[in-house]
Amino acid sequence: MKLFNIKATGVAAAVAALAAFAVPSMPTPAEAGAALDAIKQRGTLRCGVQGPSNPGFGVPNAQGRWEGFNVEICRAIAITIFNDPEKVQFVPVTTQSRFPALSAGEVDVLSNNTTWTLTRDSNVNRFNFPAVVFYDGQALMVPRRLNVTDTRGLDGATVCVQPGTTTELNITDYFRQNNLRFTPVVIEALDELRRAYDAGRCDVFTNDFAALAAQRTLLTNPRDHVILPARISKEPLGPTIRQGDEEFTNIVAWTVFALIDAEEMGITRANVDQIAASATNPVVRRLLGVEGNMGESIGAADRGYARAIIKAFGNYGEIFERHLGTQTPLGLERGMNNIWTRGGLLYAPPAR
Ligand SMILES: N[C@@H](CCC(=O)N[C@@H](CS)C(=O)NCC(=O)O)C(=O)O
Repeated sequence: MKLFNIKATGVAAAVAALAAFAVPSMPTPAEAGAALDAIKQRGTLRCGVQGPSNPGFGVPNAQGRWEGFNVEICRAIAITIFNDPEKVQFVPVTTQSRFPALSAGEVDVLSNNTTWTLTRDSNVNRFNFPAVVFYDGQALMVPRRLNVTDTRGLDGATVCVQPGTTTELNITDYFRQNNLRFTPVVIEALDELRRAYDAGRCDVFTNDFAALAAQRTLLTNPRDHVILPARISKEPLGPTIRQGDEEFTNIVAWTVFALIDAEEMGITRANVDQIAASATNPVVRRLLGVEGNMGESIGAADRGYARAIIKAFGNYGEIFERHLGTQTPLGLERGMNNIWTRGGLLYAPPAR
């Protein structure tokens, strides 16, 4: 009796293995990690954003409703988790308070121009950077009256900088590397820092280029200031979460990738429904949840999560142009933030 069974079980096991190999098994519902569990139980996503004065990236409007590039990234994540872009609480954090707030769970994700660095992504700080949403680089802004066209003309300058930033570290490296002396003026509050620069208390205001473009719009005379051409660092900016929750990491990553993929496939807020109804291309049908089970595979509330996100905000390019692009006060070109097929760095792994 025993022999047969062994043989029988041997054959059965072989068949089962073959079957598993041949057809991908239905996704087992992913285990929500601690972070995602807490978010689902709470019913809202707590999103750490910059203080109220970061035009284009995140600003409350006259009714107090937050609007901007980083804001829509958080609302898109809420669609993937809850199928509802309104299930977000925006929590202003500074460059100093952002990481303690994230570590302590006061916020679930930072969507505030935080740079992906090794030390932040390490076993020390234990943060994760699921996807880059904006490729930037540090720059220096000076008043035109200084007639400085190149950073080499800044020997002995006073430089306004925010604490707890890559900015503060990079400027020290850069001036040392170029045998230039400088005096840092370190002020935590962004508004106070900008006012100090505007009042001439420092010669230079330094930060990520896009952040400077945003801050310049708030100066008394924006045209009297120029952002020098040099980019003195790499600043890949992205939503930042705590380590330890694979499912939440996937949800954030594939939310961003859906926005990038949609632009690559020419899917927009205006045509997404029509494309979902008529698409024959399996790649498009999978992204929009018309076929396949990509949504379930990442624990999304709805298999059509990507379609819902595009319906609400459009694709990456539409969000960029709406808040940061050449038709906005920031006037940013796509540059590195174009999709790879147009020479940029934005590239989404295949949704399959
Ligand atoms: N990307 C750099 C710089 C970030 C940074 O300086 N952000 C500023 C300017 S956009 C900010 O968020 N300030 C918000 C505030 O302090 O209210 C980093 O991650 O360290």
